[in-house]
Amino acid sequence: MSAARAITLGEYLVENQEMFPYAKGELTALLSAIRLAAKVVNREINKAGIADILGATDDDNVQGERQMKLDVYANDVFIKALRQRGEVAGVASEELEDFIAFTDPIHSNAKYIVAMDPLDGSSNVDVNVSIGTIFSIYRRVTPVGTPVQLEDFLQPGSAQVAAGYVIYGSSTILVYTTGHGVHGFTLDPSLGTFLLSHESIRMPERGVIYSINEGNYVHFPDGVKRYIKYCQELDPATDRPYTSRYIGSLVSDFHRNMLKGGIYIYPTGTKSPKGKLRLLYECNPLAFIAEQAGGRATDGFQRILDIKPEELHQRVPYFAGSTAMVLEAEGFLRG
Ligand code: AHM
Ligand code: MG
Repeated sequence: MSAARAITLGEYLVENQEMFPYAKGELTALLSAIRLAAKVVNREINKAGIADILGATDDDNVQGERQMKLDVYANDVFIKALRQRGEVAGVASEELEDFIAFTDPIHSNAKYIVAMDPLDGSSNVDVNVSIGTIFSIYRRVTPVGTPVQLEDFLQPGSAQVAAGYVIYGSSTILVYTTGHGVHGFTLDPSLGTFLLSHESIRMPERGVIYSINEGNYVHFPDGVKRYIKYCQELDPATDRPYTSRYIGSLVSDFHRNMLKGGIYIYPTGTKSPKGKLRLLYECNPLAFIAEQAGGRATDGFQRILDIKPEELHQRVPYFAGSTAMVLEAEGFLRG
């Protein structure tokens, strides 16, 4: 952060409106909704240890995984905040089987849709480990003034106009891109304000961290197994063995690797044959951010942002992080 001047997220957005490719003010309004919802969710997460909000609900979410109460809460908070904005025509969420179309009169001119994971890694809440919100913003492709359709959400990641995440960690940080670099804002809890703390983040070309759930080793494709062995080999010339770091909370693992240099991998071959992570609201937004920070994100063979989604909750294998390391891993996959 500039020692001379504390800049709030709101000020930064207004000062940098030209970073948004479309009408001035729209991005500000959209990100304002996300910023507000993030503060509300942050407040509840901070109270999670003392409030009677822990534990699983009776429902399973659409992926058949146990849904924690805070997932439901965060989903409600973000959807309400976005619904209140005239810019948003519809939302898709990890927590909802289908997308929601906003059709109140204030949405009659809405041009944007949001795909989001309101609370990722939520199984970490009850052990006080960082969790996050991930979001992705697109221009709708169907006519303004009509209810949004599935095709509005099934756009390739390269069509994103903005994307970002919030980490509820040792501090709370909101990171976003509009295609003009990656910027991070840390919440000052005493002021309730996000202040610019990380301007124009650049991911190191290479680092020494690899992040993968090695407990699934036996299920991994041979190329991934070979890459893991490569990471563990002794070679001082390339700083190996690398360091293994895996929180099991995607945004936190991604954020650390973006700042320090590293690779995050969630491959095929686990219990989920296509990998675990979802293209629309986990992989695409982080891929946009990775590329904007100078990094790389692929499914091992293809650029994530070029994949044309076929369904809302599609899963893809994920290799993201420092460019040289992702290229290295891809080399092992190709054999
Ligand atoms: P979730 O969307 O159900 O929270 O699952 C996504 C999370 C990611 O945050 C994390 O990277 C991954 O699942 C960890 O999975 P695993 O426990 O299989 O390693
Ligand atoms: Mg998730």
